[in-house]
Amino acid sequence: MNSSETASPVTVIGLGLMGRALAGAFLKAGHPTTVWNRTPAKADPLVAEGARRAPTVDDALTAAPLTVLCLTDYQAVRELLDASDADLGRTTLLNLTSGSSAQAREAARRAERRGARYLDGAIMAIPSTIGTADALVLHSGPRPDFDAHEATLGALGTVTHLGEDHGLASLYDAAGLTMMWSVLNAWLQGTALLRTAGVDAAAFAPFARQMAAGVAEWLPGHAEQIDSGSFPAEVSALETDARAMEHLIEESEAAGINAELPRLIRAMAERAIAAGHGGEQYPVLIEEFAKPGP
Ligand code: FVH
Repeated sequence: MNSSETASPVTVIGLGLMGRALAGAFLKAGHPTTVWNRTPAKADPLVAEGARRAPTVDDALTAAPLTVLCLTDYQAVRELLDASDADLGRTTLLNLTSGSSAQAREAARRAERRGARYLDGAIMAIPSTIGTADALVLHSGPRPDFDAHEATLGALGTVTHLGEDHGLASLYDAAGLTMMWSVLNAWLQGTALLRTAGVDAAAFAPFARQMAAGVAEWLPGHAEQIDSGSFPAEVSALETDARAMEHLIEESEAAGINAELPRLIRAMAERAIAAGHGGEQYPVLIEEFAKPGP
């Protein structure tokens, strides 16, 4: 990283729980950092650490070659940009606000109509990890714009460019959150079941962690099957799995706990079996996930 990259100025607009962590990481990494927030007082601690307070949002949008937006939602981003007539031709907007891929693509179109270069992003981290390698920040949009600012963005954590489609970061975010909540729901189902037998959550957690880690090891091989479209039953056939799924439902019903998740698991498998895939391996279910449900 040469001296010009380490000294590259950056602006952060939106100093909520996440925005203030972003600005603090840039400051700590030695970047001249301009900050602006709708409620000005939230900028005070960062100004005390050496940040420059932008007097207006127009000033904030034109203060640095990289302007990071981190607001509540895309509506807030649109309101803020629409209320400004600043010349955006001298900055790259990086929007780290959560939203949908459609919102990201629309925001890119609107920004580019204003002459700005636009990157979209998704933060797969909590504020306290920003500035460490544990903070994964995903980006999508023109690769040259990402490359131009990668050194600065590296102050936030582990940064990745996913591709030119501005919607990719949001799609990865949705996919990642689907996995996160699905794993948590599965763990809660098992915890609820075992608690009926007097097993507390702390006793089950190490086993659950081992199961989650074991399943994670299967993903590369399963991905090869999906990408090749061939699902030979090397470990077990879907029909065998489906018989075990019955037990999940029976146990949950017998224990008097919620059985909706086991029923959904079985329903997806039954559809694939009805479509003739009973003798194939579990990833063949991708066909059921790839179409709208009933
Ligand atoms: N916090 C987290 O762990 C998650 C991690 C994953 C990514 N999310 C997303 O990051 C965006 C910001 O989240 P946040 O936690 O910082 O949210 P707040 O603390 O509520 O701060 C919101 C900021 O947005 C400003 N704001 C809201 N509406 C407007 C508007 N119309 N015009 C200008 N600014 C606006 C708000 O300003 P103020 O209320 O302080 O005046 C805050 O600065 C979000 O998309 C998460 O999903 C965080």
